[in-house]
Amino acid sequence: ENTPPLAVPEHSVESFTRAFLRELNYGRGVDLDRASANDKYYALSRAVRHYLTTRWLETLRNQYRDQAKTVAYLSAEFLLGPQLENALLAADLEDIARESLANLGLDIDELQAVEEEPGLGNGGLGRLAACFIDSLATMNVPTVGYGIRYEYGIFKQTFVDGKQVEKPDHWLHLGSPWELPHPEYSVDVHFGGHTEDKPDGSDGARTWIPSWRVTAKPYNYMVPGYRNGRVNTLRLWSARARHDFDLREFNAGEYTEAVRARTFAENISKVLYPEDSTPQGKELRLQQQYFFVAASLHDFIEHVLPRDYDLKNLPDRIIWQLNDTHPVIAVPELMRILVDDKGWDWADAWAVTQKSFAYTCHTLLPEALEVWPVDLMGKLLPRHLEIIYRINEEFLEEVRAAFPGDELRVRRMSIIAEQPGRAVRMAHLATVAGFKVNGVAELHSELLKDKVLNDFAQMWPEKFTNVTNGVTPRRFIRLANPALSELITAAIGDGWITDLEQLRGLEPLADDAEFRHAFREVKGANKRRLAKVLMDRDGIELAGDGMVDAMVKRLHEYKRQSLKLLHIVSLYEGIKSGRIPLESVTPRTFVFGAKAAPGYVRAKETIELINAVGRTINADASLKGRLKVAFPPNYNVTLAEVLIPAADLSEQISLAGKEASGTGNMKFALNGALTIGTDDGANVEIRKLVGDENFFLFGMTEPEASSLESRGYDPGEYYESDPELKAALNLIASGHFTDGERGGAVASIFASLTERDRFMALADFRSYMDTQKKVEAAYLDHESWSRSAILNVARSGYFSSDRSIQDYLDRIWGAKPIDQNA
Ligand code: 26Q
Repeated sequence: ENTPPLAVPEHSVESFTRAFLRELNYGRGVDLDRASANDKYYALSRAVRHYLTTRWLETLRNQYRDQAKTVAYLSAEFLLGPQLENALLAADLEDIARESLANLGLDIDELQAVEEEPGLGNGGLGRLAACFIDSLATMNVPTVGYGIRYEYGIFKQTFVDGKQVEKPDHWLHLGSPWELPHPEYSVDVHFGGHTEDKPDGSDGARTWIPSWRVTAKPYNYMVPGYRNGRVNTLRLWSARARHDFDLREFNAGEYTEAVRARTFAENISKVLYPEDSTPQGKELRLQQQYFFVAASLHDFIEHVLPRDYDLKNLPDRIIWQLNDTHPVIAVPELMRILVDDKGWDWADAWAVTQKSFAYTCHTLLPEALEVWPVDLMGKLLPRHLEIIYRINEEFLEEVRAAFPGDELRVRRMSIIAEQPGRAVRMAHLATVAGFKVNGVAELHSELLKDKVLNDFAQMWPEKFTNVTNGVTPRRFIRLANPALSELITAAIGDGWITDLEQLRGLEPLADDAEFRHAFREVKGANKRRLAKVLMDRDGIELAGDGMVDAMVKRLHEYKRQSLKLLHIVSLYEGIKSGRIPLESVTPRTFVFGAKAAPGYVRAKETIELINAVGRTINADASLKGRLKVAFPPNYNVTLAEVLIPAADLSEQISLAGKEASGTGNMKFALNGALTIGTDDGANVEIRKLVGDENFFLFGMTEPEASSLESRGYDPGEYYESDPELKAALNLIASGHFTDGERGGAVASIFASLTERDRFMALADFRSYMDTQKKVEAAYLDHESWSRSAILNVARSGYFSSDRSIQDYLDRIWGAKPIDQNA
């Protein structure tokens, strides 16, 4: 309370240089002359951090003083992306740092390139969490993000003979200047063992006698708001063996065995699971989930709340937002704390628990819904399994009361699945316990109510709501696209950075020839920047200054990279067979970015085929300057920031009803790419906002796709009746792209498309091809294309994650932004 606030260092080149050199000399113990690139990157980051630290301490002090309602965002993934650029931006130090380093003969861009981005997520869900904590800080909402400090993030993708080969991502190998360990706030997390009666306990109470434990050690990361003086905290947990692990448990001769046992505990936060759609029920994954959730609940209750806090008021003080079902084991954990540890009656504990959690669902695919075998959960978390059973019993009584005699419904809704084996359905647990359940785009939220969670929506219609995803304009416009940012700011001022609806002010400029010209210059410069990065990084060449057509997202059948491939092969086949005159083909580079889960065979085969087709096309001298396929390996946040601003066309071609939202689609539109897309996820809302004439819609609608599915879909009919489709597929099957090889990936993908085609790529092929023709024609008219592109930017302000967060505040959290200066 009485500590005088540290002064923020002065915003001047001299001050910054002092901070930098001090960090270099005292923090790294080196002279400028002898400093390595990493030393200099480290010192630079630490110097920037100084400027935010005072604000951070202030934020924490105020948080403790005000005890304001706090959002705790629980997420197994935070796909943060590079930290330095964001900190420089938030602290308003970009120019000062650049000049300061230049005076020392250093290039700030070179130092920034040293940073290894923390890839602590798979894709959309993890990046969404990162955008959300940025918006929460910028909007002055007291927040703490809780997650896992994986030692290895998402694998590094390499290609060997066109095949994906995964390399470990040891992002911490040179240390990270952005984290602060706080071992004194470590928390013990228990596992295994059995439960016993608690004769003198409250209703529902039992005693859990665990058999092993690990220590969760927190690392704090700053989450700076955009120039608003708030710095929130992201707390990531690292697993350690207990420091005093008991050697007496081992015989004297087993000392080395005992030391080795430490690695068992420390495995828990070792590596991020690289699956994002068909999770395997792996024990280590459940350990990870309980590990970070138990540590986080304990941390908040014991370290953040004042000691005498009356937990009856917990729902006024905190909202635990569950980012998908990954953290939902928090529900029985809170029950266990209240009933077993604090001695509450079950009913009182359940009343508080039910007001504390809200659940965001990110999928529609049944195979992506998390389910844990009861045996596994009983072995690892016996007490939690008991608690889940009791929650389920009482819940099913409620169902029976609401729908008497409907035992089929009871079975469908049960938290415990009986088939194929007994298992806990985490989405049901989250829906029963959460006071709100939201989908991530309008269509997705409707389909959740009508399909995936229909029984629950019938029972509790008021629980269900929508919050359409968004992306942070700080990172995905201001940082990723400085040229466009300057153009926008010159036209309408810089208020858009924190109030993205202001982009509307650009609408009239779509009709201004000079502005359109300037806009094209920006796109051109961004393409040259991309061309240079791809050349330096991978030796990849673009098709002159032609159209940049991008499909970047995880590789998954439902996203239909194979449909994109069929388009490319069909164009190529058309040119080679003389059906399509070469001069009529719009020069374009097809850019792919996609990681496949290491165990997802068909996804890996698709990568192999894309690379084979790319190799053939890129080696064909007659196509030079016309068609290129660029598949840079290891698509990540760093690459996205270069690629998205350069794109003309954004491919969002999932089968309608399968992509929950998509967020890449938003980033592209905001950077002035036009979308070719299905009526799926947030595409629906993008099209509504930018206007039909500025969006290339194709394919079946969700009801059409469902109905085709239930009538019985036969891809063979499409194969046989569309000669262009047949020719493209046959060309692939002939081994033309694979040195004559017709087996392996070729046979497998050919068969899967022509025999089953679960996501109906063949059914949408004709419509996709016809729409691509319209794209080509539209692109030839530079002026009207630029007009549409500008309108995409002007009308996409809705897709700011600031707006998403405002919706969460209004519809779910009931927390308020704090006025820091009040
Ligand atoms: C679960 C259990 C075990 C192992 C892994 C997982 C797991 C990990 C990651 C399951 C799913 C994910 C990630 C899902 C994801 O990224 N979903 C995407 O979320 C975006 C943000 O809401 C949406 O825009 C996308 O539509 C959705 O696919």
